[in-house]
Amino acid sequence: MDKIYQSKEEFAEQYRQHVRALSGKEFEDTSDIDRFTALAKMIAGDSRVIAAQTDERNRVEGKKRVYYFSIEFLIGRLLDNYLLNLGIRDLVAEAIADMGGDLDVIERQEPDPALGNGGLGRLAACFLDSMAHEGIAGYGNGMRYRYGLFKQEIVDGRQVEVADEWLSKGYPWEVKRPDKAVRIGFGGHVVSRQEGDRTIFSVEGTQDVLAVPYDIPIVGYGGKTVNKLRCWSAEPIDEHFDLDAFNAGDYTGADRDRANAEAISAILYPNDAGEHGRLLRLKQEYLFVAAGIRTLLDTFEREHGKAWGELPDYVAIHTNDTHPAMCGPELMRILMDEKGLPWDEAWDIVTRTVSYTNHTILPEALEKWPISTFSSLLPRIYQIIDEINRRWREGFDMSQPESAERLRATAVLWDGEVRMANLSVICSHSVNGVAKIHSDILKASTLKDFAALRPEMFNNKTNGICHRRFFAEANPTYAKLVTEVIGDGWLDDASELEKLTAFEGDASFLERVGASKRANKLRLAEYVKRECSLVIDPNSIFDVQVKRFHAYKRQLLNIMKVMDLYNRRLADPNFKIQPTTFIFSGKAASSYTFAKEVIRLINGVAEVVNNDPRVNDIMKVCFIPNFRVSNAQLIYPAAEISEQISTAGKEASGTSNMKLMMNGAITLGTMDGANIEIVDLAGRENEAIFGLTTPEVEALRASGQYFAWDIVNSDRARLGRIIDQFVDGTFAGLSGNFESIHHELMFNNDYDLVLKDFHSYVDAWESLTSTYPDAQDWNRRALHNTAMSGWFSSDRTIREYRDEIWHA
Ligand code: OAK
Repeated sequence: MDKIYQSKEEFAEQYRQHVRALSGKEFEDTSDIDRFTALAKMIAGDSRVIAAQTDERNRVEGKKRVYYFSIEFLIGRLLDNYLLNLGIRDLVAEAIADMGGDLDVIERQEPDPALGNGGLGRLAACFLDSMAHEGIAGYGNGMRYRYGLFKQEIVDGRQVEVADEWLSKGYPWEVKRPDKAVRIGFGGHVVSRQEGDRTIFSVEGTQDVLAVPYDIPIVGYGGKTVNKLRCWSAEPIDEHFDLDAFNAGDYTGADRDRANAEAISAILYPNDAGEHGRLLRLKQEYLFVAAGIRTLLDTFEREHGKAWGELPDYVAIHTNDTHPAMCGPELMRILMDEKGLPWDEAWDIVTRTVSYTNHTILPEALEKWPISTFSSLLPRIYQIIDEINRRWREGFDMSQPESAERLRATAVLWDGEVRMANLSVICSHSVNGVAKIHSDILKASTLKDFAALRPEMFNNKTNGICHRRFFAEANPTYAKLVTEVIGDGWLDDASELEKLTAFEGDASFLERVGASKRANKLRLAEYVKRECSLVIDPNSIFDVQVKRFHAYKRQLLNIMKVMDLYNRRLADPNFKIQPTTFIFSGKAASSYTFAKEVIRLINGVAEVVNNDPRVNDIMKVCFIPNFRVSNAQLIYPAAEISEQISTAGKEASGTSNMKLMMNGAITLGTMDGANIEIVDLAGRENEAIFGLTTPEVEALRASGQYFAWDIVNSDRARLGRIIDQFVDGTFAGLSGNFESIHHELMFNNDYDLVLKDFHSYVDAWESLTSTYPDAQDWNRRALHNTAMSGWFSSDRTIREYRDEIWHA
């Protein structure tokens, strides 16, 4: 790899200059934040030089450009990642050490931008890294929220949300590009005029805002390709500061335009799959779509002139879930209203350019907007959607018995609502799910009517993770060991990890695998001590469930297992439990009461268990507050059991399952999402699988014969006791009982089948943990999981998107 610095001396000299220019001080006299800012600005500058070369190469080669539209990019800290990708991490660390500094300390100054909620946003960030690694001309197009996802604090066991001011100390990676700002119109009314035989539409009386881009360089591993992530911020069109109002003491009124415009990009809606936003959210969706489409068309026109028919040859527009669903209609609008193309030509271009990924089958998560809201905010876009819908219906073959039902299921406008998933499908040439089972469910149920009409457009792209970030960078001790025996080719090509299988019988290597896990557990234990004032035992098993809180992910099932083990141990001191630390982390949407109650329950149980001398040498419960990319990178490497326990059929894919597998944790999971592919790759004997399968869940629900009370009554001793404990004060010390959880299980008949899977889950846990004392075999399984995890690199996923969807 060509390096941008040939020696540590060369780097140090440049770095000193940057520090001086930025702070006016010598390196030795600067604060850690100054040191970070100078280093990040310097690397960002170097990256932009490579970006210009990349751009030029792409232009000369006439490369197809891929625009990845996503309302979230959960990028995490960049510095360490970029030093690794540029091949200068060690050189920089040594140089800084020579200067009397510490790279680790400097890296910890970096804000961790929470511009995403969870899986979908983090996937988008992994894809950016992999696109750059694969040399794809791939650009992220998203939102620059002033406040990212809230910071989570825990007070009396409850989640409390605090604003995330990630920009307060500046963000050295981004560059504002006011020259590339785009005017975006909301509201108004559609007018038309006749030009020859053409009717031309436009919108009058709009309220406009300016979408202003901020660009972040995306450095690919190998240092040859630097792409960019463009995030849009909303500003007023012109400074309309009302001096009279200000002088009269009306300070807010004086700057009202600015406040109204900026509100659009003020916050990331804290909604994961399943909850919906409001009008402002629709404005966000249109803002980043319209600004992104304008930008890509400008670039195309610069490079290819007005040959709009060639757009699908040079541009791919990928829509990450339905939030960018207006890409299709907006592109139609510009091609027709501004470029003068007739509908049919424009439509052909749109459908050959746009593709769509679905990320959830939860029916409540399928995005819909009231027509009244939509049409008054975006009248011309609505008109185009209405026409898309009309043509869809018109083209329908109504002669089949199932036609009426099929039309109802696939229409874009229905029951007074705009259905964004149907719009996304109809505007695309490709629809994919994110794991095999998920793609099958899309075809068989969620989108079955589309699949019956257009089977060829459906495909699967099993998710992946950036193995450089989540393994090489997060787990340097293990990564070093791996590199020692198989070389460092796996950084470039994760499938090389499979070479590790040759060491599964090597006792001394396995011992070193175990030692690296222990080092990671110690590192996490220190973090937990600092952050949670809790001492956890690195000799205990680290059993980890970290992800968003959602009923279907069943953190409740996990904590009920803890309650059960606790109860059984108290009832019988001879009951054997492998000493275990039960680690939870994750946020719940602010308005999701049930999920927040589960967080409170976990903390309630922790309070009792951790303070009970009868058990606290063998069990601890630990809730790590404010789960985010940076602490995730500490948690995954320390995990030994990966809890992936969703109700079968509900988790589209999951990606923490892949990150934990790669870091050598054994999956304790249901046959759901990508767990199924983990089992395919690593073998069922190397994981711990339990619970109902998807067909069994469906059959049970369809039978109408599931009765929560019967299950509880058949096991009064264990389940009955837990159910009672939700309301009898046992765990109420911090902030009261848990009536709503009791109610959900017993009176809502346990929708997520927690009680049904309870015994099989606890049995699987007991049987898995009983094998822990055989350290050599445990480490062998851990190593085997790592060895077989290379397929889950997002490099592989991106190559599939490139070859089978984007044709880039
Ligand atoms: C968020 C908002 C709307 C719809 C879906 C999501 C979402 O985050 N879904 C998650 O996407 C991940 C990436 O594909 C999957 O691994 C998760 O299973 C899925 O819940």
